[in-house]
Parts: sequence; structure tokens; C-alpha cells
Amino acid sequence: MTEGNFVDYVKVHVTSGKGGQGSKHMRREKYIPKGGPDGGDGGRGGHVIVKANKNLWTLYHLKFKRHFKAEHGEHGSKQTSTGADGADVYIEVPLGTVVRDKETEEILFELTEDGEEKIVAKGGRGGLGNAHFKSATNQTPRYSQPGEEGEEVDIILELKILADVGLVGFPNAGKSTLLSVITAAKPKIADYEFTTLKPNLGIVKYRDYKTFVMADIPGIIEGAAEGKGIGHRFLRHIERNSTLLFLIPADAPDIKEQYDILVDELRRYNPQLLDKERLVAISKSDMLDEELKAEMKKILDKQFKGIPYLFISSVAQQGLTELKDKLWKMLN
Ligand SMILES: Nc1nc2c(ncn2[C@@H]2O[C@H](COP(=O)(O)OP(=O)(O)OP(=O)(O)O)[C@@H](O)[C@H]2O)c(=O)[nH]1
Ligand SMILES: [Mg+2]
Repeated sequence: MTEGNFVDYVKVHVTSGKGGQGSKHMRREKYIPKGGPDGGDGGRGGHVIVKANKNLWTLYHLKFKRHFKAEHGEHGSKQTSTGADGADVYIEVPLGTVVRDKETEEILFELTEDGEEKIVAKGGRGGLGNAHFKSATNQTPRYSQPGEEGEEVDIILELKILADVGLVGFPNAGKSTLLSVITAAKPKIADYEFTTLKPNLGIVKYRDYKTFVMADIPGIIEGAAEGKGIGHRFLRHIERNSTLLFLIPADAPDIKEQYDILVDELRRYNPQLLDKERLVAISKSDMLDEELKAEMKKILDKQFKGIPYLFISSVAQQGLTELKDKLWKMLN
């Protein structure tokens, strides 16, 4: 997935179909002069349905298609034949899509499982044909019901990525490099801040065909929760991850301080993010020799107390198996 194709927010206009009109037909056949009412019911209007598809990762395919309209139901006809239902229209979305009413901003529903579907605009009911209205006192009703109107609504589709592990770190911490090394994803990597502008996803393949999904989001800086930098716009993409992997480079002036800033930004954005399991990876530790590492460990053990941390290097491929083992354990 290239960055320009990542779309996580779209507005669409949806209209369901109107129900078909019930028929007012009277049966007329050669040898049955007073056949009575035989008007059939109108068909149901088509629904507009939002459906989750696990093969989709963004809302890009909806970027240029902003209107969805389902068919009307057909009218009823003679011989009590019911009109056909209008065809439903499907809007396919990735797992983790939240659907809101544009006007009220209220969340209508979220889709989190493959194949899950929800009606977002209900097709109108078909009207009853006159055959239903025959009674002892009225043998020849000449009326039928009109079809019900369809619904029309503007909705917002918003994606919150459903990854197992979300990467959290300052810009340039080595997040994209890690993703590129332990998954097949090919994110852009460079020695400057805010290289990543849109989230990247990768599938980590792990012992005996186990897999989990990792999300790399743009770097977070102090003040992100208030809108500084760009990472805040993507913080919602870690709301659904079950585990957060903090990445702090070994050459950071103060590792624990960076960690505290990141935690604080998450808390300010959404305190529930802190209920997730956390693991800290000290990245780029190929830059440390064993002696320095041992010294840092002494300090970090005290600073991090119960918080699990480990040293990794994506470039030198160190600590990556241990990292995957730890993440897998946390996920299961
Ligand atoms: N020595 C060393 N350098 C690394 C390692 N991992 C990443 N780097 C370098 O760190 C720089 C930043 O790497 P990225 O992966 O782009 O960092 P990022 O966290 O994705 O940065 P943003 O997208 O800007 O948030 C690049 O120059 C990488 O080559 C590592 O394990 N060792
Ligand atoms: Mg990056």
C-alpha cells in the first residue's frame, strides 16, 4: 500500500429504494365476471448495507464514489403477484470501520468482523395490494397501499485500524524500519522526522504459521494530543490495537523521559489507551557496546520497574525473535 492510497475518512450520501405500490387490480376472466380483487403487494425497496471485508485495509476505494443508491421495489400486479424487491447496494469497508450520522455525528455502528453487515438506509416496505382489503362488507376494495419511502442520509465512514500491535514513538525512532524488517511491508524510511505520513500495516509471520498484524503510524511528539505534529491525527489507529509497542532509540538523551512524554500524550488523547498492554523496545541498540548496554540496563531496571523492556536492532537484526516472542505472549 503506498501512502497516497491510505484513506481513513470519507463522507458518503446513501439513498435506499422506495417500496413498490400495491396493486388495485380486479380479477377479470371470461367465465368469472365478478372475480374480486387480486392486486398483489409491492416489493420492498433495496437497502443500502455496509459490509466488512477483511481484504480491504483503507477506504481509498470510496474516495471517488460518494453516492450509493439502491433500487426501488417493483409494483404489485394482478393475480396477487408480488413485485420484486429492489436490489440492495453494498458498501464494502475494512474491519474497524465506524459509521456515523454526518448531521448528528452519532455513531450508528462499527464493523469489526469479516462479513458483518449492517443496514444504513432501510428500503421502504412495499404497499399491500387490494387483495388484502377484501372483507364481508367490501368485496371489491378499489384501494391499495402506496410503497413506503426510502431513507436518505449522509454518513461518515471512519477507519480505526484493527491491528494487534501498534507502534508508538517519536519521529525517527525506527518504527518503519522495524516494520520493514519483521514484515513484508515496504514503508518509506529516512533519516529525518515525519518520514511516515500515513499509517502502514504489516503482517508479522511467526513460528509455525502464526501471524499478527502490526501498525506503524506517524511519529508522535510532545503536544501531539493538542494537535502538534501530525501523529495526533493517527492516534485513533492505535485505539483498537490490543498491545502497544513503544520504540525509543538507544541514543535518546533520556529514554525514560521520552517514554513518559509518549505515555502522557496517549493519556491526554484517550486515557483508555493506557489500559492496553505495553512493551518498550530500545531501538537502534547496535549503536551500543555490551558495556554501555549493561550500564544502561542497571538504570533502566530502576526507572522502568515493572514495565517490560528489551533492546533491539532492526539493522543488525538483534533481539527481534525475542521481541516477537514477547508480543505473541502478550497477544495470547
Ligand atoms: N543504527 C540503526 N539505525 C536505524 C535502525 N532502525 C532505524 N534506523 C535509522 O533511523 C532512521 C529513521 O528510521 P525510520 O524507520 O524512518 O523511523 P520512523 O520512526 O519510522 O520515523 P518517522 O516515520 O519519521 O516517524 C533511518 O535513518 C534508519 O535507517 C537500527 O536498528 N539501527
Ligand atoms: Mg516512519
